[in-house]
Amino acid sequence: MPRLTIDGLAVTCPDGTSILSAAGAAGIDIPALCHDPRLRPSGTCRLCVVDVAGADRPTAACTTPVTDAMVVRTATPALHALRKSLLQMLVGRYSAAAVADSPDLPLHRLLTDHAVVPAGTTMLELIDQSHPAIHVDLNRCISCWRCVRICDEVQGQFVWRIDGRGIESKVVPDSGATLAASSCVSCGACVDTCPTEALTDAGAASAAPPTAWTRTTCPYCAVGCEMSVGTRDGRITEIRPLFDAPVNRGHLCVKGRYGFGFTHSPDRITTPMVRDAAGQWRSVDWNEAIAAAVAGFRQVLDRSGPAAVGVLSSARATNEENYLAQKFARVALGTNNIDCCARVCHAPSAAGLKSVFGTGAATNSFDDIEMARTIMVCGSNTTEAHPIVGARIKQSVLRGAHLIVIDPRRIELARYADVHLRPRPGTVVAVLNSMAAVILDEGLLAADFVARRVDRFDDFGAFIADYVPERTVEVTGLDPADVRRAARLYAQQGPSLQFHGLGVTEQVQGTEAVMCLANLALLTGNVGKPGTGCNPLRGQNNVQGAALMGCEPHHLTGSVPLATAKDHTAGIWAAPIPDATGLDAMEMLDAAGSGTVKALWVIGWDILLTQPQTGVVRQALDQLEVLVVQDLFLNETARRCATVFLPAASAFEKDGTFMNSERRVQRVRAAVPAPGSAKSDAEIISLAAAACGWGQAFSYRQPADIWDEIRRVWPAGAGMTYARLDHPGGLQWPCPDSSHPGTRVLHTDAFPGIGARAALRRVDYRRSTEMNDESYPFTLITGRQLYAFNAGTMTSRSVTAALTGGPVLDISPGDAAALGLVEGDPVRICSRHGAATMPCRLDDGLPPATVFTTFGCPDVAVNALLGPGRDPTTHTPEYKMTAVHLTRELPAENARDTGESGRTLT
Ligand SMILES: Nc1nc2c(c(=O)[nH]1)N[C@H]1C(S)=C(S)[C@@H](COP(=O)(O)OP(=O)(O)OC[C@H]3O[C@@H](n4cnc5c(=O)[nH]c(N)nc54)[C@H](O)[C@@H]3O)O[C@H]1N2
Ligand SMILES: Nc1nc2c(c(=O)[nH]1)N[C@H]1C(S)=C(S)[C@@H](COP(=O)(O)OP(=O)(O)OC[C@H]3O[C@@H](n4cnc5c(=O)[nH]c(N)nc54)[C@H](O)[C@@H]3O)O[C@H]1N2
Ligand code: SF4
Ligand code: SF4
Ligand SMILES: [Mo]
Repeated sequence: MPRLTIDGLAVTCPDGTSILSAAGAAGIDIPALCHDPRLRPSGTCRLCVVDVAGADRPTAACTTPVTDAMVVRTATPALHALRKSLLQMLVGRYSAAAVADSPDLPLHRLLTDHAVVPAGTTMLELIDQSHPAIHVDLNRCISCWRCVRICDEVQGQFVWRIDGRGIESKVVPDSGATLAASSCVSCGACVDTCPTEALTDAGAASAAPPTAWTRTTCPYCAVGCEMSVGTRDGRITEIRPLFDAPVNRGHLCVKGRYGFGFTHSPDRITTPMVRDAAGQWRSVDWNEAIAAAVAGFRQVLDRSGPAAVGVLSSARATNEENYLAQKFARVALGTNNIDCCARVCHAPSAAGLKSVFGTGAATNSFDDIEMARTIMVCGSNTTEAHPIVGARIKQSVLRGAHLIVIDPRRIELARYADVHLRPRPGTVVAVLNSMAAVILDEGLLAADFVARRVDRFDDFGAFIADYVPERTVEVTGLDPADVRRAARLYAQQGPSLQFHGLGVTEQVQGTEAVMCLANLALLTGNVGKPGTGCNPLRGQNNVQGAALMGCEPHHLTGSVPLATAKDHTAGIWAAPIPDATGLDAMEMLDAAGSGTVKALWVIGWDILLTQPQTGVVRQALDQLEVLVVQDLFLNETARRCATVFLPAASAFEKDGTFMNSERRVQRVRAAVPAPGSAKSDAEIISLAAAACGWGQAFSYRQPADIWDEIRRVWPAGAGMTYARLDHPGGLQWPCPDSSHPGTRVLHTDAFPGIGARAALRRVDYRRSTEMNDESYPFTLITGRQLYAFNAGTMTSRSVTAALTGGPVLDISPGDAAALGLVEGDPVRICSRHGAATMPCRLDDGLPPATVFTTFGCPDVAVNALLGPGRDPTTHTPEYKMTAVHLTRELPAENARDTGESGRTLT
């Protein structure tokens, strides 16, 4: 390690450290304007010039690595003068008004310290206010190009470019015109790095700066980015990424960065409500609301027993709250009818991975992205649904990693892929089997690994030969040469890492398809090592946690089967746990439809809007005697069907923990108070339990107390105390004791509960019933877009709403032409189950006969189109495949349309 002297101070630092970082670590501040630790040093502004003994000229500290015995001086009169002249050049065109507006900006303090007074005037043509979230004022640009570099090097979007030369150069978005018209994905990274106020959050100029910052975890998706929430007078004013967050490393996506406005939306429900006999909501106090909810449940329990009630818990709420929800169902209501949104999402990942590897969670971590030589992304639109992971994948590929994308649509990552396989929807099993067949056919398997860690190889080999890609063309529609290329890359260019999404799981063979992914990892030795593994990209912020906490009918906390864990858990609870088999969410709704389930308690899950078969769900909910909804907003389920509404605090208003996609438990901290009398889900559940006579078993002073009970119930989490979780990045389970560092890579030596060897699975491809025929020649895929999140309750009430756009049906230009459609034409979509109408958008990234739309807009009930198809193991719905028929909607029909099934939820 080099030892050097900086301004007379002895400093030791690792090889390769720049003088700038070494000085920073020693507490010596060298002015630097083009520097950002997230970026490769560029030496553009040269303000960090220092004297190095023996050198004939001042050197840029950011680009010069330290050497042993180096003697550095950072502040001399000559350097001061040099910096002054550099500053004068940098602010040549800079607006004079800017310094007066915000004198504390580091650049402005530097100008004042160096007695530099900019003389530029504000030119209106340099201001761009087109973007809803980002304000551009190039009068304040000093040409440090940090925006250009961060957009390239972190987000991978390449939006900004430098136009012109020398003093005349300026940044322009790739549209050549406004930022709104560019390919910007609104991550805000360029704003975050800009050292002047050339790029600011829109509205920042009018908002006073925050008076407090709270570290917490993003409330949206299961990437689990850590963020700093700026608040003033009890309101969130801005959100910034955190540099020391291992997941997002100083980056956020648009939802984390700009999606907080919902918190203070005027239509947040702030008092409990009950619906009167005339169907009108009446605001009541908490006592009355809880009493009404519990009395309704009591009546059903007395009359029909615990099989007639159920709880659907929220994958948006904390671990502590989900733990309480299942304890409430089991203890206070006496039923195992408890489930969460994992059911409709990645339950097949959990089931498939658990059955093959013994643990139903991601085998590896996001940090493995940078270690993998090949990344395979199957059925995941990563850059839209998990943008921070998507950005990390892009950067890895730009540095030379290989990428395989399997998706019928040409998603953004496909542009970076070595191989993009575009199979017919619903044929994942055949595709993955074909890759496995190639691996055997061409002798690409990891023989050593297979010998040590894999079972049933011979059996599998005999079976898989039938799936060589030349034989599956009819099913998959893929060129066998492409399948062979993908298989070779995955097998030979390891370590190879898989990510998969809902294109795999929300199919009738969801669980089996996950097993096929596991087969590929086993055959090629890509499990149990850094840079490898099978990694579901889980959905909501805490869906991994909600299920693991026990919000599943057949499992208790830790995903342990009910029968195995019952006595242990009941002992800690000092309360009985029922034996009767519980129903999952799909079965509960079926049972509501047939009248056997009569009361449901739904926490943070808009089932009416997001479950398939909207009409069937509506009918089932209408038949319930009691429907309690606990949410931030009167979502569609609440608005149309609930009998009691309990207003919940949002993630910005409570303490607890979330668990991300890579088994990482991180702290959630209250940044603002809950509005009105809204309460955290934990408080609400505790009140309800107390009203059921179980107050003692649900009396906790704070979330940490609940977590301590969870650690007793769940051995793999025992080592994760709040004190330890308070550190950046929290901890990844398994973490069995307080000295355990947490686990990044699973299955290094053995598969839990299975042994050293995991068995290959023989899975045959089965056709879905959603097959095309003459009447239904198109396949509809439903999925996500960047700017809207699921039911949209949060993104539609934030700045993100302005970026979302209404629902559209994406269709290939060829199909559109054949149907006589031009962009924007309304299209009538009919499936075997329902109908809907929306405008079309031409998208050449779609294959023929395939259309795509999002869900979550209450005005168009897309889910009325979906059918009853389910994965038989987990009952996860077949959201990804519906046979439809399309017609251009004539204006005259439009008028008659409103009452029909697809148009509205009624
Ligand atoms: N911006 C945003 N982010 C989100 C969400 C959101 O609503 N908005 N929701 C969150 C949630 S809950 C979840 S679960 C995740 C979901 O994240 P993803 O799994 O990425 O979501 P989807 O867009 O539903 O589906 C992924 C891809 O599967 C492809 N696909 C469809 N059929 C097939 C097929 O047969 N084979 C293959 N190989 N691919 C297929 C689709 O074309 C689509 O690109 O995102 C989370 N993040
Ligand atoms: N067509 C189609 N439909 C789909 C899918 C698809 O791909 N295609 N994907 C499915 C998938 S994967 C999922 S996960 C579901 C998602 O469907 P939902 O779970 O219904 O959607 P979310 O928007 O995630 O949020 C649910 C509710 O939680 C509330 N909420 C947020 N935070 C809190 C909190 O802290 N406490 C409480 N009590 N409430 C809170 C929100 O206001 C919202 O009403 O949709 C499914 N539906
Ligand atoms: S907001 Fe993000 S994507 Fe848009 S220009 Fe800035 S860095 Fe690039
Ligand atoms: S990637 Fe997910 S967790 Fe990260 S900021 Fe975006 S929505 Fe939040
Ligand atoms: Mo999901």
